[in-house]
Amino acid sequence: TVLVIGACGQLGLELTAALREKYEPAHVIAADVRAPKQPELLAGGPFELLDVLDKARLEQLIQQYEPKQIYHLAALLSATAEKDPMFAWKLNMDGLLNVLNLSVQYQVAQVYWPSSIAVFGPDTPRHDTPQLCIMNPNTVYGISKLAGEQWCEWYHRKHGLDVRSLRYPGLIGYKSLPGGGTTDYAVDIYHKAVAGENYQCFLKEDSYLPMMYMPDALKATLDLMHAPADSIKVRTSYNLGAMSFSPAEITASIQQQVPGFEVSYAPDQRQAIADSWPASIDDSAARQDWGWQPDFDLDKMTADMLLHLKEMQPA
Ligand code: VAH
Repeated sequence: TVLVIGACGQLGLELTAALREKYEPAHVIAADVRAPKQPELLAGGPFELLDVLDKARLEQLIQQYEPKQIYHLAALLSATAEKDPMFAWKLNMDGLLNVLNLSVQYQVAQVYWPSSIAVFGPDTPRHDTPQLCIMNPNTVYGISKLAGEQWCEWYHRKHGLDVRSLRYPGLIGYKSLPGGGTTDYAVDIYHKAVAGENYQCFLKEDSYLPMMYMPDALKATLDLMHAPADSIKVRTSYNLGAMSFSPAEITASIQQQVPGFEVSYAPDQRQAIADSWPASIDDSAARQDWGWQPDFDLDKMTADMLLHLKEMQPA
């Protein structure tokens, strides 16, 4: 079986669906701290309530389901974490350590844990950010992700745990509403365009950030987890890239299909977070080690997002 912790989140919803397509749905256990609003998560296979800070409850689920893989996705994202730093650190760090310790204790074959471009900071080279470079993250979320990466490497080196990780760029998908991410303007903007409304963007129009369409993120995650262990040379977390764009560029891409769609700009506290992150990522290590190759560019993503969001529009 496969256990997905944080299954109701932006990535968790989509990864649970992808895993249930790949494996027997009954073998993919979705777990989250609160019951899902999405019926398909309940209908598609087993759902369990789990607060990943409750180690005894996590242990009980591991004993009950004996998962071969655990995908641990539960965390507070960048903007939300800045508002509640001590809880963000606790959830992001103690949650990960509970998963790593129990995975060693119960010999879970593989663990997946997402990192982020948020591990980079203002001192990091901004263009084609290398796999190995100055990090100095200045957000709580980034600090917790950088520390988490070092813990993953330590558990691999000290206990032989096959834990793998990807530094996701901003992820954009149509199945889940945006969470507390700084890149989530790029999800919101499509919803507004399909609803026939204009959009007020909380970043400046030239805020150029690394981004990825959800199908590419799912492909990368499953490809990484199915690659032979000896091909995984990076045990902190792999840089992963697909495209980079600014609010102005995604607006232009949408306007080609939604003429008259207008965007205004009102940068808020998330601008400082975006300014501390890279503009583009060098993901050559992922391409060399396990054959990473993205499928979606901006216009292809826009076409697919608008198509699916229009289908989901209330009749
Ligand atoms: C966030 N979407 O904005 C997440 C991600 C790189 C951005 O980590 O916090």
